Amino acid sequence: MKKYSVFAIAREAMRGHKGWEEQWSSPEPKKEYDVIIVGAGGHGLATAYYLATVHGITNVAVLEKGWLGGGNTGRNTTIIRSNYLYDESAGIYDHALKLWDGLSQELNYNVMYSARGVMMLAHNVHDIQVLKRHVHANRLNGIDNEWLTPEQAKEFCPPLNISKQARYPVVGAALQRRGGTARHDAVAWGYARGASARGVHIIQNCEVTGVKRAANGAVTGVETTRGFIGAKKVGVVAAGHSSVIMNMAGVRMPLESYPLQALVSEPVKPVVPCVVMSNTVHAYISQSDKGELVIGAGTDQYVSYSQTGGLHILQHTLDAICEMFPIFTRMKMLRSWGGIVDVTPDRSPILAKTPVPGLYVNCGWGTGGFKATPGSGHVFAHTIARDDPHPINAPFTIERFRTGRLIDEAAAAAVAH
Ligand code: FAD
Ligand code: PYC
Repeated sequence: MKKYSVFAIAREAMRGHKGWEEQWSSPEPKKEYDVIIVGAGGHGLATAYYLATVHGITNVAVLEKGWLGGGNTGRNTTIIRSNYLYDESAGIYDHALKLWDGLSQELNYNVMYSARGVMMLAHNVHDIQVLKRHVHANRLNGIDNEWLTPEQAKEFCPPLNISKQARYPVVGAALQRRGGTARHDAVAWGYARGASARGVHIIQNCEVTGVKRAANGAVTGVETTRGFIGAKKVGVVAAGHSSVIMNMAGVRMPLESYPLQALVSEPVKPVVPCVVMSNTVHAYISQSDKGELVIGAGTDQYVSYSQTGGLHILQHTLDAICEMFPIFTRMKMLRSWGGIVDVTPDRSPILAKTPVPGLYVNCGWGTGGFKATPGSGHVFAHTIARDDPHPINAPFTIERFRTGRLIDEAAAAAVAH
């Protein structure tokens, strides 16, 4: 793999950019691999990358029914933060946040991680209590989070409306300065390039249609639209379709799949310097490097595999944005889209072994998994390689929905629920 550097750019500029290599290869599937990962989103690709780099397991295939990064990884609003409530969540989300810092260097690929700060607004006394509880819990876990007055919030984000006449006035905010955004496609592409260079096969347009098990119940491989592919270990990392694939192996998952939408405006000069989220009015906003306002909505209220979502959700979101930022009232929206998110009852993910020997699952990130991509891939690779969870993901089992040992992050995930 050729290293990307300023010298490489200069060299290629001199020869008409004819020497750039393919970023990842597109091999024909082999008959058998040591590990198959189902789903070439950020989490699946990161898992393959860390299997190769940390555990030396390179006989790996990542099977993707569409194109790499075309699922939620390429559809999300790229908000990164680790300000969740419980110790277990602090463990996994801050593990990821630490990996974001340095990921471009690790991958030799600019993922454009920008720690511009994530500010969560409070609009009433109850919001203040909930957000302050998160600030205190985070600080006990060594995670930065601080309380701002409305005036300090406006100083941090000048276009924010803090008028007391608003329907839901801003009465304070919690700010995580290390939070921010990254370029979603680049995360998938960077992990794909790094994994492919180490021998991982990334096979696009290859839909998994069945999971094969031996008489003793153990996994033997998967049926796909390109034929049977064998493996003694299969990791399912298929976001909104996780329960569909797990069902093929006879495992019923505690998941519901919902459409979640986002939209972007026409591009304008830099005006929103950070990420602003309001759980109460259900809206969040940041500005991309192209200048588009990146705006997100809540999920539809009914389960569905339709990637369109309801128009009223977008209208509701834009009402909220215009109230928080009257300056944007005359902006034009360019496009909107949806993704299918897999939501668990406690809004925390599942990264675990399953009752089927050789079958592992990484899912249930719901509306908030992009931020966790590096950490999730890192600990899931450990789980598959050692057939034993990493201490960081050990609490995120399927069994917790039977034992009741839930990790209830509904308030931390609230903006999109
Ligand atoms: P995906 O990227 O969806 O990858 C799963 C892959 O599996 C897909 O490419 C799919 O095609 C493939 N697949 C499915 N079935 C099969 C099959 N049978 N065979 C082969 N392949 C299959 N999170 C945040 O942290 N911050 C945010 O700001 C944020 N905003 C969001 C906004 C929207 C509109 C949406 C939809 C989500 C948002 N999320 C956010 C959530 C985040 O996008 C996801 O949690 C995360 O991207 C999941 O990554 P993944 O790699 O698991 O899934
Ligand atoms: O988890 O931070 C988040 C998020 C923002 C928008 C959607 N999810």
